[in-house]
Amino acid sequence: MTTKSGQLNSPDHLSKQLDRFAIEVPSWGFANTGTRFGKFVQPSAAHTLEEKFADAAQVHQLSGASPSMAMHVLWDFPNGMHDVAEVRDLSRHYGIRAGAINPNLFESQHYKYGSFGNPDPGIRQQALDHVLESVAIARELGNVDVSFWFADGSNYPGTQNIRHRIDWFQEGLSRTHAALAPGQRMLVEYKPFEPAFYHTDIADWGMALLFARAAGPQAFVLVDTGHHYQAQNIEQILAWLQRENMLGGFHFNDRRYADDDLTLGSIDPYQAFRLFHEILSYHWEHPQAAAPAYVVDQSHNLKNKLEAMLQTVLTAQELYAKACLVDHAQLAQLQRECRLVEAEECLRSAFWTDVRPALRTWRRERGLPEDPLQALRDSGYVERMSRERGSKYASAASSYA
Ligand code: PSV
Ligand code: MN
Repeated sequence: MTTKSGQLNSPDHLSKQLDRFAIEVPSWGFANTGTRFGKFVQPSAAHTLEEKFADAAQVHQLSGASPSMAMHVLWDFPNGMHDVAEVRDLSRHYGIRAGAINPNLFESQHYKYGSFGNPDPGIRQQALDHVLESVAIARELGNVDVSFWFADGSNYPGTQNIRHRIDWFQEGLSRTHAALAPGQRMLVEYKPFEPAFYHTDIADWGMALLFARAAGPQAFVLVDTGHHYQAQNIEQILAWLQRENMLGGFHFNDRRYADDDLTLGSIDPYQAFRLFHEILSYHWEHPQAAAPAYVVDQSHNLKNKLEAMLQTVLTAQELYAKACLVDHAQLAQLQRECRLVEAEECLRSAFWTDVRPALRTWRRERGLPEDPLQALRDSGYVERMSRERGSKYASAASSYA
């Protein structure tokens, strides 16, 4: 396709962009997780870290776009640093890189009143110890990102001193930063509510930005689609964070109401497209800028987990491909001249372009199945896992009943 400004959005141009596109999958997306009301277990779900690696490898082999897997320390490294050698072996064996390391600062009973924001200095220290071990694990795995999401907050006005908690958080994050190896990054995620319903200690991008800035130059902000109030302009947040060189990563999912963790693009594909566009447009102007980490953050209770993960990666690829078709030079000119309808149409026409034929070609040329979801069904992998894992974990499954 040739654009009016002469920039070529040729199949070749798109292929090169797709070659560079990668989105990390989360280990927790392959395991039996659910809502706070209960979970519907799937016999094919992964229980061990090896099974999660095996499932991630399936997604990557079929999509060619998800070469790494994010992990949660408590769930995936029950023996902490002692598990690093095994993770390295699994990573090599399954051809999946270890991705971001997520400390778990919400599951222990000690964290009832918070982790880094807990009024009890002993519990803050316990949280810091866990975080420092997470940093060490991430360093051992090749300086991968350490990604922080805190459930900290309070449920009722007057029950916690918000300012003191800011100080405690800042101290914890700064001490974490001091332990980073050169080149290693820490990402600070924010969320306005849930599980806390009155205040959360890192409620929005401004708080995350201030915390990350104060922690040090290797700290960045992580944006999660679901962690915003309804109607918030998320691409504007990306514009700001990129301008400040503070966008470290993005957690993709979709939502209808709050942090619903629905499949990316299932409710509002135009939103995901706009996010990719905002990032690509910044990089068009600043080719040397570091790209943010793209990570899926979803866990499915009803859809088959593996199918949903593959569907997500393919959707991300498709919406990214559409964003690659935006003619940045033409759009910039239309914006400068305030030709509003033409500018909007320039963006929209990329979104409405059917990139599926181009994606099929891209896959064929790389020896990937043209229809990866169908290929997954044809392979019988999910059924095989249901049989094998179903009988292996039969007693665990019945204890959920
Ligand atoms: C909880 O909201 C959450 O989904 C956060 O987005 C984290 O990134 C993720 O869990 C993993 O801890
Ligand atoms: Mn997230």
